[in-house]
Amino acid sequence: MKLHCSKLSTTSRPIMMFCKDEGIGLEWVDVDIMQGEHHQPPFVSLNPNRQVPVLEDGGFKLTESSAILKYIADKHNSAAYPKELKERARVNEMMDWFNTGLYREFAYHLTYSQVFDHHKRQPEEANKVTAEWGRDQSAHWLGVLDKNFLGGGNPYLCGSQKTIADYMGAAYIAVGDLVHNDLSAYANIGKWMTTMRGAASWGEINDQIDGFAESTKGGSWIAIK
Ligand SMILES: N[C@@H](CCC(=O)N[C@@H](CS)C(=O)NCC(=O)O)C(=O)O
Repeated sequence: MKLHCSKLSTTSRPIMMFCKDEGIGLEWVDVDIMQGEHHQPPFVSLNPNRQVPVLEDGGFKLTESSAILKYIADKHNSAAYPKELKERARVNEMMDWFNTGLYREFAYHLTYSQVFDHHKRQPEEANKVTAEWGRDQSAHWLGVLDKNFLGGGNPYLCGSQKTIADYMGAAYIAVGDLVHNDLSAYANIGKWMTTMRGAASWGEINDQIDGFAESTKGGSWIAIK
């Protein structure tokens, strides 16, 4: 299997980490999203959405990080995507929640609008309002994550076992480091992130994003305080 991806991509890293941790063979094909390679041929014919990641498994192509994680987990019979109906439904629920709720506000509105030039709205005031909107909406989603999903004393989102939802969710939270949010009010998220950051694959796969976060230190970011 081949993954067209970028270590700078929040939706690529969960797949890269999951495969690494589970010993699943996955060839990475780097797409330089900072140079706009995803807007050029041949990538655009692979994914007309102009986004990473894209999985290729023989002649089978698959976009959408959530679908890719589920496909790989099923293909390799991974316990990180439980088979039992209700357990699986819970993992699906979490992944949809992250993908459609927190990701939009926390990554796209709050973070990407400030750190990626091609996501910046014009005029500058519009971008400021976008980031502030993302910050304020994120506070709501983070509260739900902290109290409702992680507040029951379980180490992981769906119970005592790490699932593919944890890989997805942790990458989404970590991208907020680019604007240096202070998440100390969310103790359960902090505990869970410490566990997730301790995964064998974390350092290797997050090296570029961590380097990027180093470079944005000291900036005057709109962020959660
Ligand atoms: N719903 C898609 C979203 C993918 C996505 O947001 N990809 C970002 C990187 S994290 C991207 O390719 N962005 C291109 C850009 O910013 O121009 C998925 O989950 O795979």
